[in-house]
Amino acid sequence: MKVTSLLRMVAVGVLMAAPSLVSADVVADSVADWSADGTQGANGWTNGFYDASADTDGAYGAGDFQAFAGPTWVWAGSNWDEANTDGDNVPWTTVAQESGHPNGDNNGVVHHAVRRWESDYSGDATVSWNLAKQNANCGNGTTGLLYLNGSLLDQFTVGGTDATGVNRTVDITLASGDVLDLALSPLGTDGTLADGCDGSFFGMQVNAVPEPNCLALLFLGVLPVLRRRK
Ligand SMILES: [Ca+2]
Ligand SMILES: [Ca+2]
Ligand SMILES: [Ca+2]
Repeated sequence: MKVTSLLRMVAVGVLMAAPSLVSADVVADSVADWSADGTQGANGWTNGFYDASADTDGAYGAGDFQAFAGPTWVWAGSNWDEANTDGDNVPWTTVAQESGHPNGDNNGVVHHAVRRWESDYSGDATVSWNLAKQNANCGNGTTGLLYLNGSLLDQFTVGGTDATGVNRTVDITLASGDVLDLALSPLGTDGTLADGCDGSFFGMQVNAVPEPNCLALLFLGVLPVLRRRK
């Protein structure tokens, strides 16, 4: 067999194997998994908030997450929001498919808007999360905070006019039942907790990391063949 034919066969084999070996499997995606009718817990996702003002120890923990539920909170057709019986829109706390809004100390209590995903996956994974201003006209910016079982993994603050924002990736190991929380805080680049113009895009995707021995076996199997044909 000619070397070129052999290489072609190897290339085809690698391409056929690639989707399962190289492309990480998406195990959670806050956009794709979004429940169009606001079902809490659908696909492992629950929408809620963190009342930082009411937290006696001042540090976020997994038990500080509060799921949105009636009568205080309502499914408003495309987002969870305050029932707003008094008509003042305060607190501004809300979570939608791709965006949300925290509440700042200029409007009373400090709320972080939070997306929670409970893992049904065990193993190595990467979490890719994004934050950008939706209302990029004004304000001091917002902060995204990523937690695993209440422990901070990563955080980033975007400025008030930053419509581009950031995409960040964190390596983790998950066990079934672990919870990942992505919180949207009113904290701005000036270090204050005002919420003016704080509407922001925030989301996350969890990808399973392929078993390293699968890739190793593939290359170990291919290398000796290539060497022999040189
Ligand atoms: Ca706490
Ligand atoms: Ca209100
Ligand atoms: Ca802010």
